[in-house]
Amino acid sequence: MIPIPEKTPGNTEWFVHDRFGMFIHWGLYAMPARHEWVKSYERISTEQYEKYFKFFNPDLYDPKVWAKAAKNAGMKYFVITTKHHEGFCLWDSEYTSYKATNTPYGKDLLKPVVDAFREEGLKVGFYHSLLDWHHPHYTVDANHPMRDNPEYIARDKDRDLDIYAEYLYKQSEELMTKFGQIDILWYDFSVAKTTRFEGKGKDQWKSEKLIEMVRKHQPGIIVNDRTQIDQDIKTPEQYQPREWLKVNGKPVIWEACQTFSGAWGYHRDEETWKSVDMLVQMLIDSVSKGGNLLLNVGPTARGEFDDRALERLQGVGTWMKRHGRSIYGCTQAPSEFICPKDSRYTYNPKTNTLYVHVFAWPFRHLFLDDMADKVEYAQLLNDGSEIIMNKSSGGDNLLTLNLPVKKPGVTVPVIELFLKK
Ligand code: FHN
Repeated sequence: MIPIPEKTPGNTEWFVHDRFGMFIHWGLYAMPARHEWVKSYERISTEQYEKYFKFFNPDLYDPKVWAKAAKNAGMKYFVITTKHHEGFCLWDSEYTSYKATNTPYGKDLLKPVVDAFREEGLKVGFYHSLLDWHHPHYTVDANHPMRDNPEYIARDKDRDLDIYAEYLYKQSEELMTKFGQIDILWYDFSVAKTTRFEGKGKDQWKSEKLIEMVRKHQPGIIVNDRTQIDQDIKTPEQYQPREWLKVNGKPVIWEACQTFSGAWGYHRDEETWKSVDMLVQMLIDSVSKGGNLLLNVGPTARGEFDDRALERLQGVGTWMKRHGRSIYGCTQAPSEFICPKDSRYTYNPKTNTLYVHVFAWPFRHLFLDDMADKVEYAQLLNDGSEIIMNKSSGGDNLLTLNLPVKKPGVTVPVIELFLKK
């Protein structure tokens, strides 16, 4: 039995088939290059942060290069920050001067990247921050850069959050109407109440009104869960769920979002970069539990994916070139299939094919409990070479796969099992 999430308003069929997307966090924070939250972490005032706006000039920006890197990595959709918490907008918004067209770069950054990724056949997603540490009517909360500044806090009485909510609505409508079909809208995030500050959630964002407008303009769009009104997908972040994600005991469509390193925005000196092995295993792990993986790149202030990111995208892509069949169109295997240890199953219900992803290559044999009567043929996915099977005569339906002693020269070897009809 495979969990079946309830139907949601958006068109999610392509999403649960494609499984693997690129997150892109890009903004002025690429210049300080020490986390996209630098303005908050270092309590930087808008006046002090202005130098990044004044000198922002990503002269090496070529979204066609980005799109090819994503496609070659095996990614089928992308989600880019149109505006992050700093409030800086990548597109030529009618409602603010705090945008790319007013920097030394002088041009819209969003339409070129949408065109480039669409050209490569990837679906288009917009991340849009609900928080805005630049907008004059955005009140202080637990994350705000000025949360320890009594004079700034005192002026909150002159700030009208409804004016900010109207700005949020108008900019959201720009994004839904000026860039063609948008497949995903990734709002981020609702702020918890603390002892010092009020929270910000669906009432402050006017989330129902937002979602109604979004779906009016983009009927099939996938909307995430971070406006405080659950929509199409749940979005576990920076961890791998232990099992298929549930809400109120019911399975839901979910997507884990993960970074290469310890920051979403470009962080020059941060060193906790995950290996290709780990990244491939995270993708497999997500699909083995019926989920997607949205893997993030933080481009530099010159407009490039840095070498560390390119190296990992290429490594994942090399694996995906030969093993995409065990990811695309796959999901969690039927619960009655017992997965061997140090492995993950994925299953394609349409082709009735089971994939064993071997995280730790055993010596000579892999034992599949209660599978002898289910498998017609077995092969290594990377080169299509047969894997000889022995079926137990002891009546316990054990299936033994005879493996080459030497691990195949791929990040994660996969054995493709063609199940009997
Ligand atoms: O604060 C943001 C963070 O910078 C990043 O954008 C992530 C991506 O999911 N979302 C928020 C933290 O949950």
